[in-house]
Amino acid sequence: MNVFRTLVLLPLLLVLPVEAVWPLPQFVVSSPQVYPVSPFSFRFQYSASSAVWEGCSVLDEAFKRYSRILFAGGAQNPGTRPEDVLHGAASFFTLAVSVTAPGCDDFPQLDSKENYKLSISDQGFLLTADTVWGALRGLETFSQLVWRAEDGRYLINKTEITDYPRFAHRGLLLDTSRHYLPIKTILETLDGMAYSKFNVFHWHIVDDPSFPYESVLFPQLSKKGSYHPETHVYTTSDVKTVMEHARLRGIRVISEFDTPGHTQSWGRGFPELLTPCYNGANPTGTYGPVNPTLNSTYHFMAEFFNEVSFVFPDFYIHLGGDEVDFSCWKSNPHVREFMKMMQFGNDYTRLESFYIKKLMDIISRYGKGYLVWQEVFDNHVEMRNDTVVHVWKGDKAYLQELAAVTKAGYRALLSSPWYLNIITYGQDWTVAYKVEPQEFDGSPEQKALVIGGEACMWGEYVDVTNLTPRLWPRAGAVAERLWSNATVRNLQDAYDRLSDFRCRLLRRGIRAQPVYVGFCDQEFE
Ligand code: CP6
Repeated sequence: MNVFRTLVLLPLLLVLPVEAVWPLPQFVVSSPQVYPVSPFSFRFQYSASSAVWEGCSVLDEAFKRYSRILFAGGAQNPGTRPEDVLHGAASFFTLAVSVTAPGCDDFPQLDSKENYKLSISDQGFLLTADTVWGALRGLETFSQLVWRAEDGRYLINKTEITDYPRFAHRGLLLDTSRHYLPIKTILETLDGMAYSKFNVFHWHIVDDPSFPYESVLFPQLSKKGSYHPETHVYTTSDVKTVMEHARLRGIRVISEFDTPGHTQSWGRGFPELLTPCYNGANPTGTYGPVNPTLNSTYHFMAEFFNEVSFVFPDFYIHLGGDEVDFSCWKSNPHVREFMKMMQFGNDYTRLESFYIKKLMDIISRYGKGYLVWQEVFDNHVEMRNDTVVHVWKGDKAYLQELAAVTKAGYRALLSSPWYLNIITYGQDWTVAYKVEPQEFDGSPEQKALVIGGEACMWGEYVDVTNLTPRLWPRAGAVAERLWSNATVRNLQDAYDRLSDFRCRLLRRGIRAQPVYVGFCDQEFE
């Protein structure tokens, strides 16, 4: 396997001018021979053998997008003179796309197949995939293979690619509570995600500072809890716009409504949801986490999450469960009484677990699954087998956590080493890139339970002014680690391709920051 990989990778690494693909496909064989791709006559086409046809929204729209992208400038490849141009038949003016499984109107899921094959040869240009989601990944790769010669012609090398993701869950978290992010910015981020083959948008939509989600059942939440009830909210229609933009790019949207901690903003519309903090016998007027001792709390959560489970169609909902501060619970005499009644002793993690367990049961009744931050697992909450435990705590301890979570038979997601909101001087993408999510002590079965990871962009110091350059191309390092083969780790090669990818992002209108010293053919003014 390893020997074979090395052999098939060599042509890509050594026989440039092939355009660099990011993230690197699993298998690439390419040749210096090139075919012309004419902006005037090239088009995408459903193959006669395809199970999906015109009218398939996902591919119809993708064909339009990539037709625009293909010939918008395009990478110049200086120093390469295409002497070996093959002039083929009319078939060279189309990319024939063939999908095996019918279905265009669904949402992508955790178990959706994303594999594809791309063949650029004398027989023509052919993209085959099991599903439309795989076809989307193949179209992205195709668009990255087309390059521009000095004389202005668009060319593509003779190439055979077999590709599929290493991990099924390749996510990016945006935090729209610390700062409101305009819909346009979220859509642009989804575009960048599609370019780097991310497939999950984790929408950390509310948190302590603000509640921008406009609930149909409880409009008071955003009326009181958002930064501004008209300009700084996400309406049902905004959410639908995000959802469809994501779907058309094969990206799942997983919402997170983090409880019982990180809920200060919920309390502005519904103070009775939160725990009143005490100083001795007197309420201080401040509030702590969600009040887990009241039946009314669970009635509210049942209604609220019923709405959420309809608005966000993905099977999974992220329930949060991180960083619960016990001091307010400890200060409240009613909570202490409840602890005694429940025989929890002095162990407030048992109270936290009591709350989360009840919330998880509510979600199960709606036929949904859930993700939780690692604390929920650490506190020994009884969870469903299909629960995904999201590992976020720092340093090297995350490998032990992955080992423990998977040993218990749960699926795991990794984020600890991928906090893109943390920046340091220099090429810090290399730190994210070097991570190896399966490098812990455990059985092959355990390693298979690591379903992927997420890059996180927490919003304390990030808003519309700096999100895009902070995210790109750094998030690309995580995207390649999650898509490409585990053997793809060469930093020099990654540097060259990531620098290329950054220029590609600029050409496509995304203001990605530079990787290091250099220039792009087309830059922003
Ligand atoms: N908000 C929420 C946060 C963080 C978490 N949860 C966080 C913690 C540490 C760092 C960055 C972000 N801001 N709700 C932890 C999952 Cl360094």
